[in-house]
Amino acid sequence: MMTQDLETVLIVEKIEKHICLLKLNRPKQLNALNNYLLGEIAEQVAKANEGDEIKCIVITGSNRVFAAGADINEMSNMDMQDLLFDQRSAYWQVISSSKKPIIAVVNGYAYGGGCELAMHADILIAGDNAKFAQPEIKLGIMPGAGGTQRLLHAVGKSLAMQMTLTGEPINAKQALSSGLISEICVPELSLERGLTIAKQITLQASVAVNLIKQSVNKAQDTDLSTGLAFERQAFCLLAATEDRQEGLAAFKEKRKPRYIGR
Ligand code: DAK
Repeated sequence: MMTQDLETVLIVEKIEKHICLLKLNRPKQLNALNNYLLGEIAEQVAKANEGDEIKCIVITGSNRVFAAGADINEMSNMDMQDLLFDQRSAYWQVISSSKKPIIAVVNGYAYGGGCELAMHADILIAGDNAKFAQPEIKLGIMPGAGGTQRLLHAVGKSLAMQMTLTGEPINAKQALSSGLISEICVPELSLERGLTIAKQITLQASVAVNLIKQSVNKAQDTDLSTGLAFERQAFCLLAATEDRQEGLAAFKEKRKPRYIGR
């Protein structure tokens, strides 16, 4: 076991029973995502997806840095063969297939794999000190965890090309105006804000939350008519849930709904 394995590289907290908070914690390496840290994130995301208790996952770093990318020291020892059969792809897959919504709270650097990790989230909010970049080109490589694909969907072709071909960062304001993130806060309040959004989600009917997440993501994977057909089916499926009856009844009775997740 390596020394880093003995450190708490990922701080895991359960907040108000239903939120799983994951804090990246390799401050000396600017939270660089080595295999061990990425594996820990994947393991916790997988755990959060077991059962009904966790309803939302929040991933964050410190107020100074979200994550400065893959660990360059670790990566530089890998050849083509290693990369082809790298376990990291499986870790990313676990994170991207999370059924539970993921919120990324980004302060400071979100570079390379850090930017890609943030883009695995369903909702991104950022501190006004946030900087997003895909700087791989500066190392003579390219993004390998969805950076060329998710960035295009998030910010459009021109900015995605500019960021990936120059490696230059964008700031929080540019990230907001281009659609990469949905809100900017002061860094000290960003986690609180992320947790507030998470709490709002945990109060909703969880089957509806799950189907909405799938349906919105479908739009990125498919053409409009297939996406609309998926949405329509999901919409009808919800008619079979007790929470739908409860939600509609609560509205008519002018009270708060009491959802059971069924
Ligand atoms: N890896 C390892 N160490 C890092 C690091 C990183 N990515 N980024 C920073 N550090 C370390 C620095 O080496 C330094 O360590 P010491 O010298 O103190 O020992 C410490 O963190 C502080 O960094 P700086 O002194 O550089 O701090 P500054 O504030 O001056 O600059 C910076 C911050 C973020 C601008 C700078 O550190 C920087 O440019 N870092 C590198 C960012 C970068 O290029 N990231 C992209 C990495 S490539 C894959 C999928 C995806 C990927 C790989 C594989 N597969 C599916 C197989 C992803 C690849 C990448 O992300």
